[in-house]
Amino acid sequence: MLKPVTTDIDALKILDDRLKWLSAWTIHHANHIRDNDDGLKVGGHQASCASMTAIMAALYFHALGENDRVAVKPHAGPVLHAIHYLLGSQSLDKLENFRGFGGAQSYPSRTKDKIPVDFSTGSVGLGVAITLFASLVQDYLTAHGWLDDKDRGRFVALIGDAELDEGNIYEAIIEGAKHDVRNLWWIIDYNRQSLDATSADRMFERFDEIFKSCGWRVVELRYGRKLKAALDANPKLKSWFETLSNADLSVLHYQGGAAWRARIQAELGKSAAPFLKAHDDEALASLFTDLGGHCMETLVETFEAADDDVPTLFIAWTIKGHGLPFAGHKDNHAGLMNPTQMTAWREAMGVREGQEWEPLESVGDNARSGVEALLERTRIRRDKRGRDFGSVEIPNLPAPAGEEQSTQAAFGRILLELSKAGGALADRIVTTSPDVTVSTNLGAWVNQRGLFRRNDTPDVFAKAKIPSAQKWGATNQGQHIELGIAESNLFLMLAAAGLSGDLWHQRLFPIGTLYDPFIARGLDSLNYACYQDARFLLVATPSGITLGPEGGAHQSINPPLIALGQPGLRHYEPAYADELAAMMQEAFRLIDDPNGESTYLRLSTRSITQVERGGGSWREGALAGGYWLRAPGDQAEAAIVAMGAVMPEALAAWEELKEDLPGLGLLAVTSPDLLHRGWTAAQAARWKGERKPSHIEQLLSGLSPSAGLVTIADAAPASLSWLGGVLGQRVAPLGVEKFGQTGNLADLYAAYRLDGSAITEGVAELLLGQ
Ligand SMILES: Cc1ncc(C[n+]2csc(CCOP(=O)(O)OP(=O)(O)O)c2C)c(N)n1
Ligand SMILES: [Mg+2]
Repeated sequence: MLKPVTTDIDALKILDDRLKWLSAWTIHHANHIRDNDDGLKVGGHQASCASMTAIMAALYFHALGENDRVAVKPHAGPVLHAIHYLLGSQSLDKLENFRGFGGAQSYPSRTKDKIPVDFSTGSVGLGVAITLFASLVQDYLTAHGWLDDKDRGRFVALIGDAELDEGNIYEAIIEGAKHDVRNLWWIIDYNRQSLDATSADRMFERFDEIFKSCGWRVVELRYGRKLKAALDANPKLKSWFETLSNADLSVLHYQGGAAWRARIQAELGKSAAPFLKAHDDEALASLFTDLGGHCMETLVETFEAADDDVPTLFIAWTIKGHGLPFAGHKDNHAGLMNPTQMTAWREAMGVREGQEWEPLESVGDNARSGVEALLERTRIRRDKRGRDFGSVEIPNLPAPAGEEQSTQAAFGRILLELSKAGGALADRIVTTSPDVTVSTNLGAWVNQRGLFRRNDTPDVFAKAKIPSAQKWGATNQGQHIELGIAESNLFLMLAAAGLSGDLWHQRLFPIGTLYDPFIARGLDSLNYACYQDARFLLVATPSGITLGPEGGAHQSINPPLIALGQPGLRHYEPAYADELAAMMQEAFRLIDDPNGESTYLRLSTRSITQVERGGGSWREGALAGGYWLRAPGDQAEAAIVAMGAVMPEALAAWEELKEDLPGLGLLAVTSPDLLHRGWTAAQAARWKGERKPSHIEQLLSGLSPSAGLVTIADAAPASLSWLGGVLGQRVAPLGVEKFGQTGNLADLYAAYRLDGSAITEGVAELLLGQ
């Protein structure tokens, strides 16, 4: 890491003021000046921004190196835009259109913002934790020889104090401790206010212990220089100050100098008289707002002192809305200065009317050259990186041989074969799992490629010569990152590894495995990973009531519906091993493709008889979302539509019914998600005059318009029942609507109506009801 350049404190203070002005003005402009046709509240967080401008000035214009990456507290987004505006990398029109269509986004967005955003934020807590996993990925890349020391950086999270209530932060630091993570700076904007009110006092006394026990250094920036000197000279005043509650402090900050005086007089009496005499009200207000997070000298000194790779938590005391009329008010989270307040504040800030957007407005001639020089020296990236990090050749993935196979077993075998064959793709795959490596069938891959740890850890069982199918020693060349059981961490790990191309220009192919029902446990983190266009392959197995004896707590029902509504994630649900091989190959291609996406494979432990293929045409259909496993007759009146593990029941029913219902088709759906997307995209295209039917329209158009469809999946029936809406055909939907339970397949399929007789009944109902 580069040593910080010599700083110019005065210039940094000016930049702090500039950030405070520009962020508040950007929000004001969007709310009070720009036309508002629909009357919707625009919003923005002037107080949350003002709380952090000094911290961000000290960081961006001084402490950060060019490889350092930052997750900015969501509601300080306008400060980040202001920083880039000062650096020339954000344009005026984006700021004028803040929170408008095509304008700067409310919360920093990697994909939607013009400026380089290292990590998107918005859902509090997740932006914090992803920095930890990014640091782990950086160590992984270094250990594998793909990242030079000169390209390494530090990962910084700017955190609202109330964010610390999010449990995912603690899950992350526990995992981080196991992996000995480093190069992390987490900076808490400790303004002691959340959204609703002031935050509870008691917990903050504990946070440092929690972090310390996870191996972190904790540095508190409580006082600015002035305030520290004053309190050191008045020990009584100091102990009084330190007993003030969060709410008391906020009230006093809001009320200002006269209130401080009255309170001190009342509570410290005569002993405080000399101190009070020496300070008028204005001086008192200014003194007590000199908290560590607003004092440039303190910030710069503290950041410079932490010049090693120890993960560090900085607790920077601040005032929410510092310098604004509603500083400290408990209701100020979404508070906006009204036009009168803004005018007064503009004048106080030395900004001339009409010059509000001038980047260095109010900077005096003497100071200007110093400020400009500092901006020039700033080392952070000003431009977005392109996705030009080369591509990795994706080899053909053959389907594993075997008449009877489950998709879960086939997944393990495909990876094993890929590992044995070697090559760039195999080397760039990194697998990860929250303590279900063995039970999701990653074991053989891990035996081949090894566990990853920065520092070697021996396989103690192997050393003791105790037989085990699973090797469990770790080295820095391993390719599997084992996580504890915390599914949110899995998704953040996938998010960080899935951004490796964007963050380090080194492509990784991350594969994460977990049990299908536990996707829900980490769902917001999964959504977060997709939101910033991280690329990975998620393999969820086992799934559905097909899991039989494992019972209802492990039998997933609704993940296909989750996937149907999740942008950036393609759901595939194969029935057969050859479909799976094609889907994995496609998933790897999509990871590398600039216009690609992540893939979710929903797999099963049920071993089923594989089908004979009469050619390769099924493949294209399977990758597009479905294909006719048994082609329907022209204008057929009925079809069975099945997905995944229940395909044997669908095939058996088809065999049984085909005599009575000549022309009956069997449609194998491999991705309701893709079919639905294609359907709506074709509709949208028709409005533009393009008349290409979607894949599902083509598939269903061979049937009679009045045909009936019996849909069946080991999942919520709504996953497939919507297919009736495509051409207006009627549907009898079969699927799982109640929690599962233990049992063998025959009993469960009969009880939950996933068997042949349910299909036959469905067909009968449709045909009789005609
Ligand atoms: C997961 C999630 N829950 C709720 C919110 C709504 N929300 C936005 S900011 C905020 C409080 C933030 O307080 P703090 O982190 O202390 O930030 P400050 O504005 O005080 O700097 C809340 C509850 C959110 N963005 N994300
Ligand atoms: Mg706060």
